Amino acid sequence: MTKSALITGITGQDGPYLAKLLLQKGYAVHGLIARRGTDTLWRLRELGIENDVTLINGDLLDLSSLIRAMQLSKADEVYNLAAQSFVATSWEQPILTAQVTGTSVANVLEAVRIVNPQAHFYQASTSEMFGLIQAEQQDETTPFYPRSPYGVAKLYGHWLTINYRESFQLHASSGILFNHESPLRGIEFVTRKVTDAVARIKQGKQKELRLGNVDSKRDWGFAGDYVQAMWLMLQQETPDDYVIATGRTTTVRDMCEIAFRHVGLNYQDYLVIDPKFYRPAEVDVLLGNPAKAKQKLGWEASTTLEELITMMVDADMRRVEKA
Ligand code: NAP
Ligand code: F7E
Repeated sequence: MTKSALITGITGQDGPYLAKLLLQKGYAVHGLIARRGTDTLWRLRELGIENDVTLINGDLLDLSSLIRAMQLSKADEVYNLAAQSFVATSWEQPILTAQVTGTSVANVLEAVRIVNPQAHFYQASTSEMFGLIQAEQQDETTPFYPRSPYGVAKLYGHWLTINYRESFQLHASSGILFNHESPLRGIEFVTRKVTDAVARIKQGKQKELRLGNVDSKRDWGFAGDYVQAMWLMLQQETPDDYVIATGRTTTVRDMCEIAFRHVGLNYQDYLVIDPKFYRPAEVDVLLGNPAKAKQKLGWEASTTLEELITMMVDADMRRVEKA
């Protein structure tokens, strides 16, 4: 029998990669779509699956729309990827972030519990919950210390997922995913901001790149690898929480160096530090330990940072050329 999946956040970075994976596995894929922007479907189009998924109008803030989406999709698996996910914005819109990224998780879990409590549920948790890190390498046992309204909101969703698992025996799992990027990454995030700038500078359409804290370190992986871990979590007999990471951390500065070098440029000739991009509180370093995911899910990252960044630069070179 064909399995059915419902993805919230299908128009974001991860949604289309996950949708494509599920389509390849023979699922009927449904996506919740808030229809606020002008060209919200560009990522689904880039992966060539725009016409292969069923879109259902709805918003995380509206429980009735989520109940309707559960009924229409008859979902066996629900992936809750929707969020206000940009950390910097979370200081400018802390209450919206609390509602969309935090308490809305209760809406999705309630819709699952009310319509189909047998459905398997995935919550998009984040390494931002570790924030001011309490261990050099973070795993599932590391205490949380969020450093932004986004991190605080995600912590609510994370614990509520665990609570619904324990209270109602839902098959609810949380993936504590470290930063993952791709050519479909939003332009406001640092990797894509850099790869887009590299393409524009190389093609004479931009003169400099203005960044904030280039000393912060991130454990960056490829989104295409990370959606496989989401699916694997929901195929397990028992629900659980998993850290998904590469186990390598790199400064923003070194990531810039990789990106510029790929087109034969030196980042030092173009980088301008602009305090406008500093954050009120920073997460200085993140480094995940994905040992549990490897042992229990058989998952490990298969794309290096160099492969990821060059893939993104190449995609942006093509986009800038066409524009
Ligand atoms: P993203 O590109 O920012 O996508 C967010 C998605 O949520 C978009 O489809 C957006 O729709 C949707 N959305 C926002 N507000 C909504 C609302 N009120 N109702 C319904 N949909 C709404 O995020 P991503 O990078 O794909 O990440 C997926 C999830 O993983 C997010 O929850 C993120 O917080 C989490 N996460 C991401 C990373 C990472 O490094 N990428 C790491 C850990 C965890 P519009 O397009 O219409 O705005
Ligand atoms: O920043 C520094 C910035 O915005 C990375 C989200 O997907 O991953 C993401 O959150 C680092 C930070 O990602 C600029 O200060 C310097 O230290 O790409 P980012 P993030 O904040 O790590 C986590 C896991 C999530 O869950 C989130 O949803 O780069 N940085 N200069 C800059 N960052 C940006 N965006 N722009 C700059 O100009």
